[in-house]
Amino acid sequence: MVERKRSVCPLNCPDRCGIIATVERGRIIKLQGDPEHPFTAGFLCNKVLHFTERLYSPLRILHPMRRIGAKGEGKFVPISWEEALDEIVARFQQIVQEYGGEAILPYSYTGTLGYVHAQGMGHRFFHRLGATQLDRTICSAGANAGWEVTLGKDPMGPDPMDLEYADLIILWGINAVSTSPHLMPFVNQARKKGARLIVVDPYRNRTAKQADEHLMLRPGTDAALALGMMQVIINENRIDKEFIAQYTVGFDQLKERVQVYPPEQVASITGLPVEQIRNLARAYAMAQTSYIRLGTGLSRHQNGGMAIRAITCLPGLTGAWKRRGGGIMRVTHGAYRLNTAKFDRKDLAPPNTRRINMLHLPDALLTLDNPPVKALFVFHSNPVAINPNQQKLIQGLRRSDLFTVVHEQVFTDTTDYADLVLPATTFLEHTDFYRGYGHHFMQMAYPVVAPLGESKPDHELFSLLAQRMGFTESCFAESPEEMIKTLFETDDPYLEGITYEMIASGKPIRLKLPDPYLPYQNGFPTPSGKIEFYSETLAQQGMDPLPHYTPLQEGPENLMLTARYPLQLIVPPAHHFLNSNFGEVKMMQRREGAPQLLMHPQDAAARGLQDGDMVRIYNDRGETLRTLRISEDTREGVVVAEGIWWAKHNPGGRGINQLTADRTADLGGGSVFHSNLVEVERYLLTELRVSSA
Ligand SMILES: Nc1nc2c(c(=O)[nH]1)N[C@H]1C(S)=C(S)[C@@H](COP(=O)(O)OP(=O)(O)OC[C@H]3O[C@@H](n4cnc5c(=O)[nH]c(N)nc54)[C@H](O)[C@@H]3O)O[C@H]1N2
Ligand SMILES: Nc1nc2c(c(=O)[nH]1)N[C@H]1C(S)=C(S)[C@@H](COP(=O)(O)OP(=O)(O)OC[C@H]3O[C@@H](n4cnc5c(=O)[nH]c(N)nc54)[C@H](O)[C@@H]3O)O[C@H]1N2
Ligand SMILES: [Mo]
Repeated sequence: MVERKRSVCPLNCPDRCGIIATVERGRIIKLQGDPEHPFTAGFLCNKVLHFTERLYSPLRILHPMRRIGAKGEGKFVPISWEEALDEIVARFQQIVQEYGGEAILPYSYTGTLGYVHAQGMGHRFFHRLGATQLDRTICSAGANAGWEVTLGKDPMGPDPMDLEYADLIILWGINAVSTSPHLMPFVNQARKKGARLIVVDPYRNRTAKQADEHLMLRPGTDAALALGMMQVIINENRIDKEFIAQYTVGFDQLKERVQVYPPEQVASITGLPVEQIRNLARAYAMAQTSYIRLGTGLSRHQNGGMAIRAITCLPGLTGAWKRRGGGIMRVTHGAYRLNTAKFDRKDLAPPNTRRINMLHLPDALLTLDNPPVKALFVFHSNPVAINPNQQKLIQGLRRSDLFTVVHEQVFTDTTDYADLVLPATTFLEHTDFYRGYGHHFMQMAYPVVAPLGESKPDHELFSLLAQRMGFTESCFAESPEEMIKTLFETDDPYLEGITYEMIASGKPIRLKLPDPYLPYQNGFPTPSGKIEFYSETLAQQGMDPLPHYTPLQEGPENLMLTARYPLQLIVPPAHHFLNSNFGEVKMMQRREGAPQLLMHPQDAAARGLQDGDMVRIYNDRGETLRTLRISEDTREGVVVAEGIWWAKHNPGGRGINQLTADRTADLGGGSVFHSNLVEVERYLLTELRVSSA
């Protein structure tokens, strides 16, 4: 018998697609887009379309496993769930007794964005345990902080389904064709109606190739570009005075500040022609309805929080917010005011529990004291592949006294370092509730097939552990459905009339947004209630209250460092991987080709390199090997490494995050994935054979 069942893509992508799975005798034979989903409209990306390659992968973990080889070797034998749970509980109890709960560190991130599994039972368990808390900063903490200073907490933005009302669209630091593909039909529809598409990005990515205009700026210089645009807009009096008076604070100070950024100066900072900067400013100010879709990539720089802050000032000058489809959108999180108060049960944690920034995992394992980290519990994350400073991290994971548990779907770079590996279900095998962050829909999904092997959802795993630890709070016995129900205990107007029963239908449900939807029409959630060109909050923290541009500490202005490492490296996502997901899938590896490095012809000539050469990319933190692609799709001085290839699938066994820094950015403790200096040289394959022998 063939059945068709609804599901939802849980991966960390703005689109949160509706899926239809075709099931035959308990096995999924096909996945396709749900044509009834108004935003994702019946198509899936090339990756999730083939999710069965992950579901039924030969690398799928089907039983709890115990390590038998050395850490890093990846040798395991199957054990029973009973044994695994007993061992975890015994080790945890012993560690708590000897060192306290803070000696245990959970590390989880975004393998799934389902509420129940990503921020439900696991969070409850570690809060109750008194474990060290993790600041989950790696993706967007810097961007959120930069946004918050200017526009307030809980970012919202104009509906992408209103793009048809825009006559100017700027995709700023977002490779939407790859990273949010369902945005593109709305962009293209607007273009058919005459809208112009401008892309601001240091390399000609798939999205830039489709644009009317591409500003190929130097990485880490967006704040300067935005400030230069503001100077033109203000000095040429292309501002909306009424909007500024009513909805903003600090215009006079901003006007004075932007005088330091004349377009000529900005041209030399950004590497863009001065006319391109002026024209962009004018086009932006003259547009009837301008829609900036801001990516998160550009915030992953040392100065990235301030870049976001500077760009988010722009629609405040032109009053773009006043019009349907106008303004700036990065994520739509803030529009979903679900009742999460009772969800992760922060209240169960002892007061003032230690917190560490996830980017500092290598140091947490190597140098943290009082207490040291004695146990690491990884779930829905693959830190060896995705966390910066891979070599230092691996050094920490090799510690023989560290007890590491990893709950995973497939054997990854991280499971290699685990003492115990536990089999996890995929979204097709468990119940959860999801919402998009690139649109305004939410949806619940039920298991499409039974869990493979002995795999268990995070929800069940942590309920079982809580029981064994003797945690008697009733929250540990709640079902996924009960947990999801509590999210709707709210009288927020955007959720008015949306009941749990509607959600339980499994259909995509749109927030009750006003029609037309103008985000922030009731004011901005900043201390002043207005757009803060001038931020009293920053002033009180002794920081510059106005937007500004700071050169990168690890960038071309650092002459000491560039003498050894003259190239800026950026590390954006691959088209065929989702962070590290699908890195194990042969079909995706083939489609992606190989780990490649894009380099400008002049940089290649200066190093005597040829297209197709195997190159060694290195800096003080580490090294990795990639195949060289010589191309004018990048600027001189900037090399581009798309994709998080797993270390074990990368020639030489080292991943791209060998090169990235575990420093934090200017605001919010965000990551600095794109602020790296490197050097590149030819690598002879004979050396590879010797070193891996
Ligand atoms: N196919 C695919 N889709 C994905 C992902 C994936 O791995 N693969 N990852 C998902 C996740 S977790 C996220 S957070 C999003 C990320 O998606 P995006 O928001 O698109 O962010 P990034 O892809 O990190 O970077 C986007 C662009 O920023 C550019 N960039 C780097 N430095 C600068 C700069 O200084 N200025 C400017 N203007 N641009 C710069 C990069 O070149 C890149 O083209 O995508 C999600 N979607
Ligand atoms: N070089 C470089 N590094 C980057 C980035 C970059 O652009 N370049 N981007 C950064 C960004 S934006 C992000 S968001 C992070 C992403 O960091 P992560 O969120 O750690 O990335 P994923 O690769 O999605 O790894 C998630 C893992 O969770 C597993 N998983 C999925 N569902 C479940 C589940 O229900 N239960 C359990 N137990 N496991 C599950 C998956 O199999 C996968 O191995 O990476 C960051 N790292
Ligand atoms: Mo992310």
